[in-house]
Amino acid sequence: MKKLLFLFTLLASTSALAEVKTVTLAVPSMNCVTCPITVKKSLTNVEGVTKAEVTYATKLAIVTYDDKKTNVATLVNATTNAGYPSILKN
Ligand SMILES: [Cu+2]
Repeated sequence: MKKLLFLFTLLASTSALAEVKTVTLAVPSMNCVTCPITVKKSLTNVEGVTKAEVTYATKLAIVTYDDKKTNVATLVNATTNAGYPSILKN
């Protein structure tokens, strides 16, 4: 019983600590309509990313991620490694 209680406490605290964040990255080097596909793939491949909306018209990537699993620097790295350097847009 004590063990079970511990498990519940652990699960509850884990979900309470997980913080979902949404950031907007500017990806100025996207130069055609297929670029967002590559950028989106690079972002969704990052562990902790739950959603990535990449738009060519605005050259923006709106990324939703778990703050406990990844961070902005990792997201920027991911797009940069895919050939599209990005910067955090406020
Ligand atoms: Cu392109």
